[in-house]
Amino acid sequence: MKINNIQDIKRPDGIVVFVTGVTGQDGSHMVDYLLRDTNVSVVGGARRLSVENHINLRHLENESRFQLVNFDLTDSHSIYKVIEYVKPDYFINFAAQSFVASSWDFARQTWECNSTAVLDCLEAIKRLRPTCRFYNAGSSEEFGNVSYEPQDENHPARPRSPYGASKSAARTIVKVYRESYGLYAVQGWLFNHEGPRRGEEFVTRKIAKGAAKIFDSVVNQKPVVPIELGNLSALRDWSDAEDMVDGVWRMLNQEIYNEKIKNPYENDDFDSENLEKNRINWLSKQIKDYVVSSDEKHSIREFVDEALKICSIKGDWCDKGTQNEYLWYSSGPNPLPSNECKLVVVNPKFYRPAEVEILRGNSSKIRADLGWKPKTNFSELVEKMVESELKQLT
Ligand code: NDP
Ligand code: GDR
Repeated sequence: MKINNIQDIKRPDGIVVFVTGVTGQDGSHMVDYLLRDTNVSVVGGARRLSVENHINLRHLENESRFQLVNFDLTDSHSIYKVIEYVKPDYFINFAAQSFVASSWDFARQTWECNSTAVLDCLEAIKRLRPTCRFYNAGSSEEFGNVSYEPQDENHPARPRSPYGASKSAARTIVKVYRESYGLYAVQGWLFNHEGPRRGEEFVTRKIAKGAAKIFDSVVNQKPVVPIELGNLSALRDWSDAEDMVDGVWRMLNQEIYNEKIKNPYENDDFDSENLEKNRINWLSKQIKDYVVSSDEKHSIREFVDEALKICSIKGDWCDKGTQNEYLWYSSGPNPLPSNECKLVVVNPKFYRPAEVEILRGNSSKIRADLGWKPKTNFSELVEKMVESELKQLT
């Protein structure tokens, strides 16, 4: 897809939303959501790579309300140029080093991208375009070694990885800028969310892909390649990424969705002489960061069972809870061609130096205040992911 330099871009008329991380899962879904459900124009930021990775954007090739620009979040000049030339009304930051497991190997890069760069965004907005609303992608990983369940907005930050720590630091600085300068700056706590656009190293996509390959092997009588996984007992609160971007947009427009603050101009402190400044100041005191989640938890084993169920395959878990645990083929469309019937095995290389064992959210606040609710449940999500992998087999 055609990518422009920021200074060559023509700012569209009307409301403009700048979205980072558009080659990734959430960024691309956010663009689709905005183009489908609103009338804003969208500018997406993608970094230059030697080999282009625009697979999640291909369908936007001829979309007149969407433009793509070269953008690197870790280059502060890049951020300033976006604010200067694009003059966005909303800046939605999904770009990040988003893979928790890699954050131990690239701790500094994770910090630069997920924390320092967020400070750069806030500073650029404060200086050049203080009316621009800012969203930063916060995470349930900030809760980490959880002290109670389900986790709500009051749960303390107890991160377990450089990734979790970086998102926690970003949250703190977002709040500081909101309270110090009256910026409309928010950062949700989004629990895990998935879909066919998920990166292949994340566990759900890995399982969906592995299950489709196993199905192909069983049907076509080929040797089965078992899925190699790490901690099978981890519990996660999984949602559909498409539902989550709706929550993000609601967080960015709280006065529209939240009846209680629907009309900021009714506030007593309102000073008609300084309309926009007062509106932003007033809003910055009212707006909140929200948990967004399905409020259910499932183990990695359950995800595997559900994915294989879509393929009409059943297995039995053996040596549960040990490093030798495996899933043994018990039934499916065909008997297996060999005696080697393992569908899943544990490979300790996928263990993490410190694990987050349980995450389950309590999203009752965003449901009550902003009317958000998910459309897709756990089984539907797994089905959607496995069906997408099965289609790619043919
Ligand atoms: P992805 O890994 O799919 O996407 C990350 C995006 O960030 C990619 O487009 C990537 O570009 C881009 N990126 C990385 N570094 C830079 C950089 N230096 N400059 C510009 N772009 C960069 O992640 P998700 O879509 O799943 O997640 C989006 C955000 O939400 C992330 O911040 C993540 O940490 C957070 N989050 C995600 C959750 C989830 O379950 N998905 C839950 C909670 C928070 P490239 O394609 O070039 O690599
Ligand atoms: P997570 O997602 O770390 O929760 O971060 P991931 O899918 O990587 O792991 C989820 C859980 O599965 C366990 N696991 C494995 N994980 C991977 N990737 N590969 C394996 O083989 C494997 N086996 C078991 C993990 O140990 C973990 O417990 C995601 C990212 O999107 C973050 O950006 C986001 O902030 C959080 O979700 C909320």
